[in-house]
Amino acid sequence: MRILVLNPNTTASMTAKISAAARSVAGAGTEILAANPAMGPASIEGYYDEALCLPGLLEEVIRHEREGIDGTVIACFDDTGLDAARTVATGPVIGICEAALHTASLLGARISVVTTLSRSVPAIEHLARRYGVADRCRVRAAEVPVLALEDAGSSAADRVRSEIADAVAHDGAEVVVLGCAGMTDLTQRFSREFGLPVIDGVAAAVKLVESLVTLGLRTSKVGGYAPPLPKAYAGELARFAPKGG
Ligand code: 5HY
Repeated sequence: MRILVLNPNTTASMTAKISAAARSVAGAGTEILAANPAMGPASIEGYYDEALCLPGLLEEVIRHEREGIDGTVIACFDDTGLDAARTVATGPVIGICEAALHTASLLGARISVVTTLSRSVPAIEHLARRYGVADRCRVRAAEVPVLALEDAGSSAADRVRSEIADAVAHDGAEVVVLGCAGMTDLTQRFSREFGLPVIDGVAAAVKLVESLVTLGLRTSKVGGYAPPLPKAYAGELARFAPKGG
C-alpha cells in the first residue's frame, strides 16, 4: 500500500524528519510518500497559519490522489485541514493528534500533551473535546517555536523534557503525547527517560492508516465527506474550483 504523509508546513527538514519516523514503523508492504506544500507557512503556530496552509495542503492531497494512494496522514498536531482533506480523498485520512489521543486513551487514564507554544493550546484542547478525551487530558506548552525543534543546538528538546517532567510530577500523567510533528525524533529518548508511554502522532497515525486500509475501510462519501460540489472560484483560488464527475 501507498500512504501519503503530508507535512502541512513548507519546511523541508521537518518533512524529512517526519518521513524518517513514518518509514521506521511502516510495514513491509507499505510505501511512505512524504510531502509538503510548495506554498504556505514555514511553520504552523496558531489559527492564521492553520488557515493559510490549507490551499497548499489540499493541492497536495488532490495531486497524490490522482497518482494513486491508499491513505493519508495529516502530519501537523492541529490536524489542519483534516475534514476538508477527507472530502477530496478516497482512502482514510488520519490526523496525528487524532491518532495520538486515541492511542493514548488505550494506554492510561491521565493524558498530558506537551506542545510548542501557548497559542497552540486552545486548538488542541478543542481537538481533545472532539476526540472524547477532554475530561482526562491536560494540554501544556513548552514555549518553544516550532522551527526551534529543527535546530539541534537550541534548548528546545530540554524545554520539552522539562515540561514532560512537570506533567509527570503535577498532572499525574500516565501517558505523554508529543504535541508537534517536529518532536517525532524525541519519542524514544523520553519514553526511556520517564518510564511511561510517550506517543508520537506520526507513528501512531501511520499504523492506524495501515490498519484501516488492510481492513478495506475508506472515508465515507455519503455525508459530510462527500466530494465538493462543482462551482466557480474567483481570483487566485480559481484553480481550486471543484469540477464535476
Ligand atoms: C505541527 N505546527 O505539528 C504544529 C504544532 C504546533 O508546523 N507542525 C507545525 O505547534 O501547533
